[in-house]
Amino acid sequence: MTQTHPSSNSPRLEILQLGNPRLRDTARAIASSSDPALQALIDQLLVTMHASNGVGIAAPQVGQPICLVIVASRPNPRYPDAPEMEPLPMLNPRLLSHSDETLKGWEGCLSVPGIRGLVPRYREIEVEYGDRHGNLRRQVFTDFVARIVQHEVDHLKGLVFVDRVETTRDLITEQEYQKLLS
Ligand code: K1U
Ligand code: ZN
Repeated sequence: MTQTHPSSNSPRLEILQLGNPRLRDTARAIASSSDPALQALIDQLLVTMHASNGVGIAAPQVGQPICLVIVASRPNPRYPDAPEMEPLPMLNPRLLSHSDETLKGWEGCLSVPGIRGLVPRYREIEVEYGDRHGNLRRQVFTDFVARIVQHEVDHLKGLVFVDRVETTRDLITEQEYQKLLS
């Protein structure tokens, strides 16, 4: 049978929901990228993110408190100009610098279903991270992709987007969000 993705035999994992105290833990650094368990977890995160229609996911969201995130931008109704990218696993991501400019934009979270929030984020960031093979990379991200990276890195610190809104009036239901798009 033809596989649409190399990881499609991996199981989909349960995503922790807001209120689960494990979502608030600080993640620990990854020591070795060659650990087969780490490679298996990356594949499981890819399957879980795709199955949940996400544009990103962080290991703590599936109860694994390690510094691993995946970023996978694609164009969508709110961000039609967002780039379509191959999912990017990032090990031990570290923010090196950021623009002075921040932008407020709508976010969702797989751990907070049914709620959207207007969140201020840096428009441009430079990040150091390891790729899935452990090669150290430095990369600049802008706009929607920078937003996803910052959202995912927050998960490594036990932070969720609802912690970042300027006022709770910037939190709305999915139903009201859909009205904004039409
Ligand atoms: O970490 C996560 O919970 C994944 C989250 C990432 C994210 C979405 C929007 C802005 C910043 C970060 C999601 O993918 S939630 C799914 C979703 O609501 C969405 C999907 C495509 C475009 C926009 C939102
Ligand atoms: Zn999230």
